[in-house]
Amino acid sequence: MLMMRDSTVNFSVLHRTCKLVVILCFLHISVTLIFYVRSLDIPFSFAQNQQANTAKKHDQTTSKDTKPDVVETNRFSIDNVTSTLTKELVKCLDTSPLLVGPLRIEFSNPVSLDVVRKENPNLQNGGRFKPKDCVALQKVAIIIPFRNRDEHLKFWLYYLHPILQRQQLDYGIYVINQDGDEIFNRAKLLNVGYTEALKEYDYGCFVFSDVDLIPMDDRNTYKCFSQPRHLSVSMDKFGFKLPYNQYFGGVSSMSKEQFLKINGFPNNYWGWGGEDDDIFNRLSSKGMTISRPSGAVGKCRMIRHNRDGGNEDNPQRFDRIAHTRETMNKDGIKTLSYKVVKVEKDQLYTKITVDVGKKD
Ligand SMILES: [Mn+2]
Repeated sequence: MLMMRDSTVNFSVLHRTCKLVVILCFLHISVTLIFYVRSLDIPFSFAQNQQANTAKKHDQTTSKDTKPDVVETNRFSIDNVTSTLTKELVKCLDTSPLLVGPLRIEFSNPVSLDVVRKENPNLQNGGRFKPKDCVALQKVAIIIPFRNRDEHLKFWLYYLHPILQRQQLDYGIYVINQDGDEIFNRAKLLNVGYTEALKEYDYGCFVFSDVDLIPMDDRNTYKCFSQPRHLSVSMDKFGFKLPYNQYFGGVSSMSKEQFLKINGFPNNYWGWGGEDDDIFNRLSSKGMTISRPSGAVGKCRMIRHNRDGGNEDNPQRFDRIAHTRETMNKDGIKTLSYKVVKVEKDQLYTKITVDVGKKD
C-alpha cells in the first residue's frame, strides 16, 4: 500500500512538472516568435516600399496618384488651419514625406520615352515640375552634358523623374547637347546649361549630372546645401566607394552663389578627365568644403559603356589642374562664349544643342 501511495504521489508530481515544462516551452516559443516577427519588420517594410514604388509607377497612367499628397496636406492643415482655409500653399517639409528609400535600379530592359511620358503626367513642357500641395524649398535646374547617348538618357529620365517629384523639388531638366564631332567639353557644356537655364527661370540651385548615373536611394536629394554637394559618392563602378577624397565627378550640386564664387567651371578642358578636379580646386581655393550624403544613401549605378569617340583622354589635364588658382579668374562663366544651334522642348526635357567651338 505504501509503495502504491508513493508512486501515485511521484506520478502526480511528475505530471505537474511536465505540465509546467510544456507551458514554459510554449511561452518560450511565443516570445521567440514575437521577436522573430519583429526582426523581419525591416525587410518587410523595404519590400513594401519597393512595391509601393513600382505600383505607383504603374498607377500613374490610370489614377492620378494624389493620395500621398492629400495625406500631406491634411497633416499640414492641423498645424496651419488658417492658411489652409485661405487656400494658401505652405512650404514643403525639409524632408519630403513621399520618399521611399532604397530603389531597385537595373538596365536590362530598354525603356520607351512614350511610356515615361505616360508615367509622368504631371510634368510641364520642357521637363518642368512643381509640387502641387506645397511650395518647393528650392528651384533646381538639372544640367546634363550630352552627345549621342539617347539610350542612357531614356534610362535617366525613366528613373529620375519619379524620384525628383517625390523629392518635392521645383525643377527643370536641361540636356546640353554638344553639336558637331569636335572633341567633347563637359565643363563648358555645364557652364552653358547654367546660363541657359537662368534665362528661363529664377533657379537658385544647379545639379550637374552625367547622363549615365542613377541614384539608388531617393533620400539622396538633388538639391543644394550650405556647401557644394557631391551626390554620386558610392558608385557601383568604384565598388560603391569614393575613389579619392577630392573626387567631385559624376553628380554634384551648387547654389548660384557657390557657382559664381568660383567663376563657374573651366572652359578649356577638352576630352576626358581633369575638369572635375579643377572644379574641386576652385572650390577649395575659395575656402569651401564638400558636403556629401552617407555612403549608403549616396549609392548609385552607372550604365556600362565604352568610351565615346571624340572624348579621348585629355593629356594636358595634369598640367591644368596644377594651375587652377592662377587660371580660374580668367577662365570661367565670365568668359564663356558659345552659340545655341537648336532648342527642343519635350514633356520630359529641354534639349539645347550648342556650338562650343573647338580646342585651339
Ligand atoms: Mn560614364
